[in-house]
Amino acid sequence: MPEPAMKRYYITTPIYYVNSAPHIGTALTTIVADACARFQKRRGRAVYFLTGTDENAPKVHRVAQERGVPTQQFVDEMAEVFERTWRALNIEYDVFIRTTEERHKRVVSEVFRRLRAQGDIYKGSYQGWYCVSCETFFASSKVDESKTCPDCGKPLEWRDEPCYYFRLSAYEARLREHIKANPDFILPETRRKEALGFINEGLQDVAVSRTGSDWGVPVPDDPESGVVYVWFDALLNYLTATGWLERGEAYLDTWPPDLQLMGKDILPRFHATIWPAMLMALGLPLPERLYGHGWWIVNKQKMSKSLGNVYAPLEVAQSLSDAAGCELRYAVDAFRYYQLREMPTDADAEFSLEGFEARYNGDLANDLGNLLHRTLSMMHRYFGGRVPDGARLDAGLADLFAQQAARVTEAYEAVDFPRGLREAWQIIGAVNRYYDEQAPWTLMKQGNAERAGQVLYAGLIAARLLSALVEPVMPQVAREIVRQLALDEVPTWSDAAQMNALPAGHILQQPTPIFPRLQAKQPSPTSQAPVASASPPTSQAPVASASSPTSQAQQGATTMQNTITIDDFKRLEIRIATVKAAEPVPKSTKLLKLILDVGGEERVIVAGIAEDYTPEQVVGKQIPVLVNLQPALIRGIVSEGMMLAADVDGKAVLLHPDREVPSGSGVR
Ligand code: ME8
Repeated sequence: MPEPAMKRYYITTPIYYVNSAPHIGTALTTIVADACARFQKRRGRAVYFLTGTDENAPKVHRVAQERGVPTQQFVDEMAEVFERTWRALNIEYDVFIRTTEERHKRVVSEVFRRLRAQGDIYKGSYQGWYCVSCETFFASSKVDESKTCPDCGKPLEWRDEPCYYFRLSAYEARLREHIKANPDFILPETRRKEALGFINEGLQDVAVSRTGSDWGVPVPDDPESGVVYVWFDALLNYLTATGWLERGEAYLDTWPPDLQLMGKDILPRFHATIWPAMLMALGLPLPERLYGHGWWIVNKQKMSKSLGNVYAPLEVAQSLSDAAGCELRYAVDAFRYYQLREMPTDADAEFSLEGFEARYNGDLANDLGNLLHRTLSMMHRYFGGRVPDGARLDAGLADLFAQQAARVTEAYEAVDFPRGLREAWQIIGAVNRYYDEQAPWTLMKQGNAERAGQVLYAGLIAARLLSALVEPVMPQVAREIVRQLALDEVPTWSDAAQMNALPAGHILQQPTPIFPRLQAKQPSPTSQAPVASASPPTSQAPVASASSPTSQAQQGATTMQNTITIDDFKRLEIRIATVKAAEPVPKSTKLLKLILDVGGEERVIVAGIAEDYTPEQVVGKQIPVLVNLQPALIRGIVSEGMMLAADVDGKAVLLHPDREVPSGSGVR
């Protein structure tokens, strides 16, 4: 007997209408699916991840006609736009299905025939209201005076035509029972209640053929009746992609879906009712779980072209990359992070560039990026970048890391990425607190290198563990973390929990900032505060904030006077740094490269003081430094801040505290 094939973890997104390009809403479903797929892969499961395009819809045909393009050509071009977008967002799908493919049309025809033969599809006639945008008929009882769609508000059309019906009403009781008996069938709980509420209103048979246009799958053996209703057609994509009809019993290596993801709008009416009822009629097992997320809204409103508040995912990522000077692949990951960290679950959530920027600066630059950077910097400074002998993780931290990893696992499994990421970030908080308490920089000064190495080892292990925990969300960043840790690959889920994985003698790479800090929006030139005099000659380019939707103008604070508010000032993070080393920048007469201690964190800055000071004159000095300035590349050196000095007739004069203060002390 041949061994039964291993069941693949089958995960799907909806297939997207191709009448418009992807936006942050369609990207949300796809990114959530990708993160779930990557998470299952990391855990060692064989995954089959399906996405694709819904091309047979009358509204798709209509847009092609409006543009004067043959519909097949239009859908070919749009499918390409979707595939390109998903690839650029690092979506690692296994199959991209298109409903215009012949194999899919065969499945639709076959299912229609079978259900008609067994009486689950019957011929009748339809009189009622139809929404072309939602591709849905509405009973007169659901339509008010305005004759607009109860779902999307667009005008309805009156239809009076013969048509085929799917006997949905016959499955009402079984559907209700299934949902009640399987609490995980519909998630989250809000959606389960919505679905039950929808079913309890009573399910009516659904019209599954349409006349009026010949774009779509013709009703089999009765072309006079038009084409198959696009939802009946589209839902079957999930079955087509497994090879049902083509692969005999082998399609069961994939079927049924383990997780089907979608937005809340298409859950109760379609995925929680018509879809499982079609499968019951076919005698096929139902999906294990359906997950319906909430919606992104923008300025408290639904996104719409007419409001000009539709964000394109790649433009959002590109504008962050431009504004922060962050590599595009990491900006894409930052976008994925924001989508998942703020993901609307039960309720809708506001998508905003400010929110995105805040998460970027806070969670990514200040927390994750800084943990890696400061840990590696200190490892290089104190131990030549080599893991010292005998370094082991403290037992308390090992327990905490393991506990947090388990919590992340549980949350990701439940498709609760906001919670999963919060739990992962607890690890960063714990290491930062540990550094503050143990102060490895002080331990070094006291000559206790052994203990300092032990403390910093926690940061290395945390970074390694985090590379695995963030990989489903930020795959490129995960790879960069392990590159800097000089490891071959991101550890698997189970291996990541190994707490003493970096052996003594392991040589680490030099740190490189992954997420340069994004500056707050720049005021207009007239209102810029004169902040410092000793800025390097290659002054930093003005920093734009990530751009608004294409149709909206940039907003910038504009005041007429050369004054700033106390809040403006508070955005400047000025600290006292101790100069640890200094050297001239090659081929420059004006620049010195300074290596600073900013409270346990090593920073490199380039300062335009070489004509006024020699390196020897500045080493050991304490100076104020603006530390939250966007890093800039100056003569091939990443300068991460700017020293402040007095400007006397164009010459820099260093400023010092009145007495020695701890490195990193704030300036107010
Ligand atoms: O519904 N926020 O396709 P679609 C979050 N072809 N999610 C959003 C959103 C927003 N603002 N706007 C849309 C279809 N979505 C059908 C599916 S499946 C057999 C057929 C989500 O292109 C929406 O909830 O209109 C849905 O999950 C997905 O984008 C596809 O929308």
